[in-house]
Parts: sequence; structure tokens; C-alpha cells
Amino acid sequence: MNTRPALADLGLGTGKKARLHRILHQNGLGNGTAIFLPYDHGLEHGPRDFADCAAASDPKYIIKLALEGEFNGIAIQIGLAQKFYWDYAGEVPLVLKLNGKTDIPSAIDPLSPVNTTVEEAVRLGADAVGYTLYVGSPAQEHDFAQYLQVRKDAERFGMPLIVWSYPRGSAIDGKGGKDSFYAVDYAARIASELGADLVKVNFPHPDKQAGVPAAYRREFSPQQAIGSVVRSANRTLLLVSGGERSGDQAMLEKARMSMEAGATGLIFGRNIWQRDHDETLRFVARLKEILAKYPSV
Ligand code: FBP
Repeated sequence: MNTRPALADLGLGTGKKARLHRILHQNGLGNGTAIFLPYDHGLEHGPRDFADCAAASDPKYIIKLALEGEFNGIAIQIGLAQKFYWDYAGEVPLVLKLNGKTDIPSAIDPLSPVNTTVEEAVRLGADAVGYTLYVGSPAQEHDFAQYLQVRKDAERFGMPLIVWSYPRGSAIDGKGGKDSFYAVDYAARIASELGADLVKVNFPHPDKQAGVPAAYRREFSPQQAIGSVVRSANRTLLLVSGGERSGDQAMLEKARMSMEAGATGLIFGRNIWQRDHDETLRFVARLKEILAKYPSV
């Protein structure tokens, strides 16, 4: 098991440290772990994600849910932040997502264009900003250029930067796919090389080996794979994302293995809010039982 770095060991300036302290130690369990609620699916996938859970199409309901479930933060796009966050401003940390894309054009060379700024995040009372980086995309030159501006602004405003480090695109499809151990391990390392404060990755699948480099064409357990991913992120705190709705046991096991490996926490969207209200809160409580076992030292 890896030891999760303490806030004091991350080399952060005052603003970033203060905001991250608020997120990790004054919200959620307050023990240095985190559970975030992402809700940018209306942009990324369209309203189809709300088809089986009508309540979830209402942003007000979701922000209130983040409050009731005592999440460490809610990640939303600018429009919802402007029109809905003020109801609960300051009661649950805001992670303003700075970029996003629709899934209407097929994603051969994906790029997630920026639609707002760190400055607007400050105005809205955000405690962090989020940026999606499409690792391995042929559009990486443009991606890195817009990321540079975000990183510089985040530094200037003392705003923690969470990178959604997502392997995507034609090249990745030919090398094990977006959630192979190789791709996720590389994505974690890239976020750390590029100066992210936190990184959000998919859970790695060591069995997806078609086309991956030789070093990943061996047998690894899922626990070994996530352990290696956390090491690749080094002093960038690691969050594991949820993905499409799957069984409760599978999600709990993914959470347990991630925390055991030294991850800081979880950022689960559809697996949280694609269920009815009370069931959501019960499931969140079960996830938090796991997080409670892995406090920061
Ligand atoms: P989920 O837990 O629902 O997968 O949400 C995490 C997330 O990163 C969202 O922030 C985003 O909308 C979505 O996944 C993007 O998923 P994909 O790139 O697979 O379309």
C-alpha cells in the first residue's frame, strides 16, 4: 500500500492549500479523504443519462443531494453554477468544470474546449477547478496549450486544479483502450508531470492487453494495477471515477481497492444519482464507511 501524501507535502501555495484544506478536512468525513459528485453529464452525454431517474435532471435536486450526502464537492459546468449553486453557495464546495464537450461528433481526435475561466470560478466561490485532458488524443497539441493557460491561472488565483485525465481517441483505441492498465497508468503520470493538484482516472483493467507495451502484457491483479497508478500520480492526489451504472458490490470493491492503494477518494456520478433519493444516501453512507478506514496521517 502507498502512503497518501499529506497536504503539507504537496508544495502548494497558500490559496491552493487553504481551499484544499476546506475540501478535504472541513467537508465530507473531514479525514483527508474525499467523495465528489460530478454532474456535467447534461453537456457530455445529453439528457439521456436522466431518463431513468427523472429527479436527477433537476440541478437543484442534485446540489441538495450533495449537501445531504455531505460530499466534499460538486463538479458542475458554468451554467448550472451560475443558476443553481447560489442556493447553497458555501454549504458544499464547488468544483467548476472549465471545459467539456458534447458526444455528438464521433471522438476520433477528441478535445474538450474551454468555456469558462479560473477567474469566474473565483467569482462563484469555487474551491477547485476541473479540466478534462484527453490523454493520447491526436489533438494533444491544442489540449496542452489551453491547459497551460488554465494551469497558470489556477496558480495565480490559488485555485486547486483537478485534471480529469482521460485516455481517449484513435491511438488509445489501438493500444488496449481507454481503461487498460497501460492507459490509466500513463494518464496518472501525465497529470502529475503536467502539474495537476488532483487527478481523476478510471479504474485500470490489467486484462486489457491488446496492443499495449510489453511491460503491461503480464498478469497483474486489479489491486496491483491501481497501486501502480497511485504511484504514477505521486504527489498528485488521486480520485477514481465511477463510469456507467454498475452493481453496488462492484462499485464498493472498486472503492475499497482504490483506497487500499492510497487514493484520496472517489468521484462517482451516475452510480450515485441514477437511483432514488433514499437509496442514494444509503449507498453514499456505505462508500463513506470505506473512506473512513483510510484517513490521512
Ligand atoms: P461518472 O461517474 O458518471 O462516470 O462521471 C464521471 C465523468 O467524468 C463525468 O464528469 C463526465 O460527464 C463523464 O464521466 C464522462 O464520461 P465519458 O468520457 O465516458 O463520456
